[in-house]
Amino acid sequence: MGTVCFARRCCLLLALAWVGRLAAGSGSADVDECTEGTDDCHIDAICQNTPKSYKCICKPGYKGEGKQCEDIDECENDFYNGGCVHECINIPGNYRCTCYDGFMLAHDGHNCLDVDECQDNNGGCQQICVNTMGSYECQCKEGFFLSDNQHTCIHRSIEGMNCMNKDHGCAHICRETPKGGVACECRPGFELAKNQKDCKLTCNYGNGGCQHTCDDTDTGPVCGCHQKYALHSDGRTCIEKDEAAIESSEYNATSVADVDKRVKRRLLMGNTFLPLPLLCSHFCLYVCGGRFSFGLIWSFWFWFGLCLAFFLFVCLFF
Ligand SMILES: [Ca+2]
Ligand SMILES: [Ca+2]
Repeated sequence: MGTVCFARRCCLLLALAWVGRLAAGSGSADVDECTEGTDDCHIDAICQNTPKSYKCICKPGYKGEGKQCEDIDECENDFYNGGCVHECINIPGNYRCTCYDGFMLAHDGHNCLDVDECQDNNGGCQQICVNTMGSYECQCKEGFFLSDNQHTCIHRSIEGMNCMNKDHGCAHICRETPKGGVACECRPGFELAKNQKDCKLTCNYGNGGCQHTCDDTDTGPVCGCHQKYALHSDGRTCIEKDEAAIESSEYNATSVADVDKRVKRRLLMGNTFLPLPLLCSHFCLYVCGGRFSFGLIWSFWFWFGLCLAFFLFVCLFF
């Protein structure tokens, strides 16, 4: 009995010594390459120590496998524009949005809001200041007209065959010609109208009165909005719309022209476009789906198949 106990104690001691050796051996193997600076992570990567090794992870705003990291150009996609409604500026590891003159960046760092110039010193106007989207204008009280500097007002009682004459009729700037008459001019960003007196607004002044995008047309500036926003009924302001509203408005449309526009837009979007065959079949359903109600089941499949083949051919080869 005593011999057996002695043998058991010996075995237990030997086992404990073996486990201890293993533990000591494994504990001394790991070296923290990150704190010792012996890692080869890129300067724009974060080094993370792991048992017996380490990992390199590119910092936020950079892409790569860690040994090499490069800046992500958030402004690259012209359509999304980094989510900026006016201008997007790419910077290393980040990006920032800026706004056109007459606008200021909103708290979300992406939207642009009109600056109310009239709040500060009445916009420099001598009499009346009227704030507009992206700009402002001075006006004069009854009996006065606006001078060429567009800020001070001149009393109408000053008469004469020149620009001081109250009836010169120029909307913006009156110039006296060498022949003794008057010629009207417009402030920068405006065009002289056909009557040679009025001035038409263009996108070059105060962004054409548009909050987001502006396009010059024959009838004047036409406003548009960044993709996350919808145009307000005032035709100038942009209001946020949620994703659900965007989707429902996309699928409620019925005209072929609208579908065509959306197909083009989705193709431009890069990251989010549908696979081409799926896109074509969607297009086909819009165009040919209506025929279902006019015939038997087989005639629907006949027309659907014919259209699908046609649009697949068009989409794949053009
Ligand atoms: Ca960047
Ligand atoms: Ca303004």
